[in-house]
Amino acid sequence: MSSSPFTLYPSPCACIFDLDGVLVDTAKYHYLAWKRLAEELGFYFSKADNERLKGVSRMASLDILLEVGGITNLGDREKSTMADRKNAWYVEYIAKMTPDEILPNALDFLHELKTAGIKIALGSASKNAGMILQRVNITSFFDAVIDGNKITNAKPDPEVFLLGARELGVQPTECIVFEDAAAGIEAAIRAEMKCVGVGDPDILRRADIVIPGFQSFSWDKLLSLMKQDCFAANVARNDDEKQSSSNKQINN
Ligand code: B16
Ligand code: MG
Repeated sequence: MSSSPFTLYPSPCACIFDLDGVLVDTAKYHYLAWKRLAEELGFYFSKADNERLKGVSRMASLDILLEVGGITNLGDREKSTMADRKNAWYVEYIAKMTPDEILPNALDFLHELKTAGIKIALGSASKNAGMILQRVNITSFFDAVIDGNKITNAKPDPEVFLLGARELGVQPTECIVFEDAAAGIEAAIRAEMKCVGVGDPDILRRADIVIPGFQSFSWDKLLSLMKQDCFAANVARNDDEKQSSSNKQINN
């Protein structure tokens, strides 16, 4: 079998971005709002606990929070009211976001993709994604926006990314996903897309490659990495699930 990904996949022509943790850091605002809810309920919610919420839907996040607080037997209505309270606080925070909060070099990378004629979609679990894109002034980069309002199945289900490919009018195999959460990497794999993990290689070990962020990263660099077979892991993954993550980390 040839090891070149270009013999196995069509050339990539679309990028699908997760939002929180990839283009902006809204996890800190989620944390402030969830912590406030926990305090009202009488327990402390730590930053370490908050890590478990990344990429997870709002209601699933609430279930994790309640589990941390040892709170059981709440009805759907009560849970829904709590989630609404948390979201109201969260929206207060993100309403104040500015373009300065775009993560380093992410804007340059989006510009570069546009110039190269690469289609761009958002694939986020957040129901507030549209507002965040507007606040940081990057809505116009996106040819399709798939967010928590458009999907019924949360990551690791591939729905969000498959819908992104469909709205862009491309095949899933032509897409590269950028994701910071393990559930999102899994969703990309199930969608048969290539995936770039953004963050910790130990958490994102199933990604084809992992980058710490977009600093010193570029579309040309990505294409070059693909030619160097970094993305062959996408094929090898099924053969060798135990492949070390360390050899996939790209230090930009
Ligand atoms: P909302 P992403 C996710 O965004 C966050 O990572 C996750 O912490 C949050 O619970 C989820 O959105 C839902 O957000 O409450 O605004 O609908 O990483 O998928 O862009
Ligand atoms: Mg994320």
